[in-house]
Amino acid sequence: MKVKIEKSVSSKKQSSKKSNILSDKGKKQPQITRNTEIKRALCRWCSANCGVEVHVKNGEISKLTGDKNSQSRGFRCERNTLGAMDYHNHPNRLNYPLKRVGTRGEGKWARIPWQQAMDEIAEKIGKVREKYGPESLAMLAGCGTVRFQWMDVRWCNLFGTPNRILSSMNCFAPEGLTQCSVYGADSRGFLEPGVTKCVVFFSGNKKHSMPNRWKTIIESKRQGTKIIVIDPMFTELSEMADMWLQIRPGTDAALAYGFLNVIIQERLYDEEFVQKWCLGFEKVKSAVKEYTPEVVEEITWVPRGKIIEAARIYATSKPAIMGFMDVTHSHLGRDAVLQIYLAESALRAITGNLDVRGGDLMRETEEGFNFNFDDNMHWDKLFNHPLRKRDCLSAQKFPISSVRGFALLMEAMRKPNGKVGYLNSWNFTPMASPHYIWQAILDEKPYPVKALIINGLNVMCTRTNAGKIREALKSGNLEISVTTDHFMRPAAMLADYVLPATDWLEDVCLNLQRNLIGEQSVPPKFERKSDYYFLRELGIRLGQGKYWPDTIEDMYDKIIQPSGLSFQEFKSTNTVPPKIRYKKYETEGFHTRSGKIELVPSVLKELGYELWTSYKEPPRTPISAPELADIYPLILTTGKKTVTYYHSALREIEKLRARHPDPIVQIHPDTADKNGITNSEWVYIETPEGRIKQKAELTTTIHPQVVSIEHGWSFPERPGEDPNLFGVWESTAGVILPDDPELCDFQGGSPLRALLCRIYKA
Ligand SMILES: Nc1nc2c(c(=O)[nH]1)N[C@H]1C(S)=C(S)[C@@H](COP(=O)(O)OP(=O)(O)OC[C@H]3O[C@@H](n4cnc5c(=O)[nH]c(N)nc54)[C@H](O)[C@@H]3O)O[C@H]1N2
Ligand SMILES: Nc1nc2c(c(=O)[nH]1)N[C@H]1C(S)=C(S)[C@@H](COP(=O)(O)OP(=O)(O)OC[C@H]3O[C@@H](n4cnc5c(=O)[nH]c(N)nc54)[C@H](O)[C@@H]3O)O[C@H]1N2
Ligand code: SF4
Ligand SMILES: [Mo]
Repeated sequence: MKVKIEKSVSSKKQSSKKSNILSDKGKKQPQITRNTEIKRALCRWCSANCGVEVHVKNGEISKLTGDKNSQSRGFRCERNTLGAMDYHNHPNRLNYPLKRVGTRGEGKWARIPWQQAMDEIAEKIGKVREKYGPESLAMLAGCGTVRFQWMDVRWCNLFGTPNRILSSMNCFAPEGLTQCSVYGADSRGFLEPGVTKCVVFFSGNKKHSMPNRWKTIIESKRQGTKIIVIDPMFTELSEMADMWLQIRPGTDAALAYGFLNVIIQERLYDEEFVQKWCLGFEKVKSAVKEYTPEVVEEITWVPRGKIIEAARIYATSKPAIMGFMDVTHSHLGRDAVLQIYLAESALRAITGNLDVRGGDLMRETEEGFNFNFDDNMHWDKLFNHPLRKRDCLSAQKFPISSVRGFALLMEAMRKPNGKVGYLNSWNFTPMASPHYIWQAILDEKPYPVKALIINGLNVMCTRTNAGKIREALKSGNLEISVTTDHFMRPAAMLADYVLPATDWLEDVCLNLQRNLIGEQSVPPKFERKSDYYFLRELGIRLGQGKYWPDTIEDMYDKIIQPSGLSFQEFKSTNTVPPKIRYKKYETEGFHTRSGKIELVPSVLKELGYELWTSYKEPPRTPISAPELADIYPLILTTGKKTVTYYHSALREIEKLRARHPDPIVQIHPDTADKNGITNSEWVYIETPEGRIKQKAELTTTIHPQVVSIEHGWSFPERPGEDPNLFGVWESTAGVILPDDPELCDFQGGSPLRALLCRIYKA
């Protein structure tokens, strides 16, 4: 849908322009140079951040090629090869700041100048803060700003609000928080062909979700790495694996308990390491004692022989890694999620695979990567903000993501030099579970939320309970709501201001975790501005002036200052491989309170979490909710990534859409048959929350009792005006998923998998 402009307001210059914001013939175009230059950019359509060479001729992009000298070695997936230029030039891109002139959702907008937009927004937010306190502003920051999210968090810290939702909350925050609590760092498997001897993947979809690493997996396999895949579906990865464990969705914790049981019973763990470095081993031992392969087979559907064999392979093939970042068991309910991540952390620790070459590395943000991140986040401002009177909205229910809980964790992780060494703190910050934010808007309880900033998060497409989100965004209680994005999205239609962001060809980007730098290739088109510009302009108007240097490059200067280089100098070295240090604990201990690995983390205990209890079934399965299962007999999983799309984005790119035109529900042929469904038919998927439809793909790769739907769908070609909202009600997973706190995980993420549904022909 093209955005319709009613009239321009306040700016005479603007009002004489054409009413269609998408054409801008009168505008001075960027300076033309004669030479062809190659700029080295970073693709930002997933966290792989592949290097792209941008050929710029006479000021225009002539072509894109993979950057062979970057860490991605020239790789680009189809999203980039097919979609990048069309995305940059798309006629429906947001190009100018828009102000709502009709009622919310009516779709009437006026184009206004940036300065006016920032003045008005800042004034309204300032008044909200004055009247209701800084906690009355909630900030949502998503994958769109994934490389800049730390700046959103930083902005909130300076403003004084703990109420934010980051994309990590529905993604890797539960894993990261658990790892930080157990061993004082978040860890990632670094698969090194020829070095790593075994990988256990708790999700088999890597060909689609991590296409940039697919070649490494193949090469590693060729060099003898044993691959074990745990997935209810038979995927491309399952196909090449040495072992595929077809698990009942949501029971990964029981399986991990089973692995621990075998490894401990057979004394396959690293006794010396456990003795020297691990606290709480006896507690783990007694918790998993009853989870024999027989018991675990019954819970998980995985045959006992396979459980034993997989556990033995993992424990005896060293070094081994456990997944890359397998988020498939996030959001299966409070206890189940904590149990799985505690058990995975324990497996890494007791087998001695932590922080060894070719194993699971504890990630550093400080000296190892030459960055000074901690100081620049201004955590002290949030913790001691003079205006902040309250913790985040869901603090009591999910204490680890409260200000109190987060402060405890950070304190535990502080090194002798006073820095939090390993914490990628912007990812795991105080956050509010979404349900509480909508409630606080609608009922003003436990205290009101009156202002909302949505920065690069497509909230109605990627969160749950979309109906409630709409209600909240339309509520008269909400005094100001602002969105920044590249395209008009369903929630953006309900905003008061919509601001146009630059894309990765138009601004610089630093990947803090891997020392990757993306250059700005061309000046921003039209009036698109970087997310940095937005935060800075707003910050300056709200008293944060001294914290926001003039440009993002100046900000990066501050971050990389310990390297002794300026950002420009650092950039000229383009892509300095991060300094990897192994076994860091040998010199500095683990960054926990005790300096050891706390298999039973003291921070979580202090916050009241029950640890290493007997296996808890997720809240909505045929076992835990048998009555519901009588009506909804199938197990629902959502959000399997497809290589064509990045979450909710890119549906407007024709070349990509042609490859994947419709949302797909995968069903076993026997199940389809029983329900009178044939291939390629539209099918309703119904849960207690409602129904949506997707197109059936019958496949024997899925278990007959499991149904898998895609997430993030809307139809950008359809009308955007409320209640249409780009067809969000038709196929979007979040429409039929709950956000009930009782069903959320231990840090507040809503349930996305291991739910119940029924299906029938549409
Ligand atoms: N193309 C593309 N790539 C992406 C993204 C994208 O949107 N598009 N998003 C990126 C992001 S932000 C993330 S977090 C990663 C996620 O990457 P992955 O962790 O690989 O996640 P998914 O693709 O969601 O994994 C889905 C797999 O989990 C299986 N599964 C479902 N339920 C269960 C269960 O209960 N237990 C187990 N063991 N398996 C289960 C499904 O059958 C499916 O094969 O992908 C990243 N890569
Ligand atoms: N049902 C279900 N839901 C899921 C999942 C699932 O498996 N199942 N997966 C979850 C996971 S792992 C994740 S990480 C989340 C992701 O959820 P989101 O964070 O909402 O991710 P996207 O859908 O990519 O939305 C990003 C938005 O930012 C915009 N954008 C892109 N680049 C920029 C930019 O530079 N600046 C600005 N301002 N905007 C930009 C895009 O146009 C898009 O509207 O989804 C979660 N939601
Ligand atoms: S979208 Fe594709 S090209 Fe871009 S960073 Fe991700 S894997 Fe690389
Ligand atoms: Mo994610």
